[in-house]
Amino acid sequence: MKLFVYHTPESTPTDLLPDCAVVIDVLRATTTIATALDAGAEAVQAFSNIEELKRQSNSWSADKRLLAGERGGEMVKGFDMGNSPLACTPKVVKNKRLFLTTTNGTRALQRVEQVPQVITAAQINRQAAVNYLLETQPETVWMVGSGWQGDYSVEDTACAGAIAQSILQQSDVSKLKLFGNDEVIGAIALYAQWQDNLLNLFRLCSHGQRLLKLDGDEDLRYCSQTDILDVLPIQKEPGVLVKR
Ligand code: 3SL
Repeated sequence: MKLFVYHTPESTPTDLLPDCAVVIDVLRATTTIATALDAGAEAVQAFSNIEELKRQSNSWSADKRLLAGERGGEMVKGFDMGNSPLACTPKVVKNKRLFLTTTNGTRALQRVEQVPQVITAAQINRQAAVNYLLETQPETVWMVGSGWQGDYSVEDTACAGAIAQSILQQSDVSKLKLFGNDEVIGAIALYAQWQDNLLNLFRLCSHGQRLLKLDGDEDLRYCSQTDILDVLPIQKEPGVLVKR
């Protein structure tokens, strides 16, 4: 297995695809996706475009769908919920399909939707992603951070580092064989520096600051926990994620 880290969807190569893509948006889309599926949502269908989401969700029975998403961190007007993982309780999401649109995470998913294996990861389900990669051994893996409107987001790269570090610890693969680009080395170093202090990192980083202004400290606390859910979201058709 060769791992590649890309800080943003825009920085992924355009002339080739890997065997597997791991989409990461710790704050907060992939944390929300993992939480919703763990709480019994039937699926999460991701859209970068709000109008397309409305069009496709209309063909779904009203009692089996939830319109979820944000722009600039705030709930889209007229939707059932925003993008907070804390809203994804079994009472709210069980047996429902979440039609989800977010500023960056759903764009990252769209960028890799043609990749044969697509999974999503966050800090809360990091080990489930590691287990999947160790079990399926894809030859090439892109870990794609969602970033913020084309710019780097440190929390996504830290999570990519957490996954890479865990793969190194749980297999006998050498660093030379595993590392596909220099970003992997940087991501592991970043995670090593902050792994015992992720909440502080999240409170410091630009998107964390944005969420704090929207009263999001509880979300930051939740998103900063490691391996609390044993759930792996996997793409079953382009844009549709289900529990593996
Ligand atoms: O950009 C995204 O995809 C979101 O996760 C951003 S937010 O945390 O909901 O503001």
